[in-house]
Amino acid sequence: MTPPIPSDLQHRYLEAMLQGSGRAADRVVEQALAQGIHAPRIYLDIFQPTAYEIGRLWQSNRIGVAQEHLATAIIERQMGELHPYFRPKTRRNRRVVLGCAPEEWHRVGVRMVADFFEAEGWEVIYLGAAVPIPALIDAIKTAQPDLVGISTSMVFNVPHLTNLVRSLAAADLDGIPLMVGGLPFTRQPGLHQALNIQLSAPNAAAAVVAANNAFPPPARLPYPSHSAEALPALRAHRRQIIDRATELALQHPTDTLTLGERAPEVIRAGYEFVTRMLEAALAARRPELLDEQILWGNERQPHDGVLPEHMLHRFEIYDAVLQQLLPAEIAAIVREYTGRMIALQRSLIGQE
Ligand code: B12
Repeated sequence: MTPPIPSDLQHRYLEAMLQGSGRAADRVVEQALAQGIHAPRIYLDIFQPTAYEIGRLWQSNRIGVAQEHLATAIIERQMGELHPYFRPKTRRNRRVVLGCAPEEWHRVGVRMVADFFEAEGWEVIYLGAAVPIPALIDAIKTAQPDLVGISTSMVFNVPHLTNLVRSLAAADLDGIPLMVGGLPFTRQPGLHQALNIQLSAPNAAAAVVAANNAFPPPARLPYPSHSAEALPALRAHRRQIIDRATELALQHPTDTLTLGERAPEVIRAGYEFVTRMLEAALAARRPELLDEQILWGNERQPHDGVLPEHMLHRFEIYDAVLQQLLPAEIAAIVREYTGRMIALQRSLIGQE
């Protein structure tokens, strides 16, 4: 995350909230982003302390319930707007179900936790406020998550967690670890252990760290079966591969429409780039090196007029050309790499 937020932004944000001005609050967020402050910092260093301060002012009767409601509504709206910044950079192949304990209406904190998990590549099923235990159990049975995270801000809702622990055991779901958080747990570290709950964390950033530590990435798959000739063979056919793939891709005018006259140049550059990526991955014997590049390629899509669907199509063409032009033994090795690229691209556009 970026360094802590300058305190004037925090003051101006609180001021905006006290005036009930969503627009003024938007300006603070826009300014923070323009200063290079990342969205997770805005959550933890602007939204969270402001919500706490609003609570303190409400508790001491200096502001009314309506002002608190308005501030919360603005924060929730802005969280929705910042959600794209929490797009995952890698995928972790882990799933978490998150929600609030029964009768617990404070949902902003657990929604923050949800966004942090998402950014870390977890698949998140966020159920929001006041989830009845039977509904939660159903959701867990359906989602089969690696982890369940429950929030409670009110001490009077803590007993629901004891019921939940019991219900999970009764439903044979006690193999799935439970993580809890919210004010009672921040104020009383160790409370979760007293309730027989495995994990707890004081804020959204700590929650994902604890979860990632509890679930280290799966052991690496064995290296693909290589022959030492794969890389030199790819290099030897480089020109031919790029020429042929470019030629084939240009035969799909709907894919190249957005590129106009630049199509041949952009497509060739794309294939040059993919080939260099593939060479690097083959040299390292790590297909997973391609993942980062593909994610990056998808993120920069809007800027060069190449849509993710077109990328997929071009990968498929590239794969077919490699299979055609490379000797069979080498083509089989390279397929372990191109197959992964295509699968990842399919999953990114929801075509799994
Ligand atoms: C907004 C608000 C409400 C809204 C909530 C609306 C919504 N959409 O969420 C409404 C109006 C519903 C509400 C109701 C009540 N509230 Co209220 N509310 C607040 C307020 C001002 C902000 C809450 C918030 O958004 N915090 C910001 C988030 C980001 O912080 P957080 O929840 O702590 O979350 C972080 C960590 O705790 C942790 N975390 C949270 N969940 C989880 C889960 C997991 C798994 C993990 C690992 C970590 C984790 O990570 C989060 C992100 O970093 C707080 C003030 C405060 N100090 O929080 C009072 C506050 C919590 N409310 C309070 C009270 C008293 C009530 C009511 C009883 C009032 C009433 N008389 O009706 C009711 C109870 C309702 C209920 N049964 O739940 C008191 C509680 C006092 C106490 N000692 O317990 C507080 C502290 C205000 C105060 N200072 O007096 N409230």
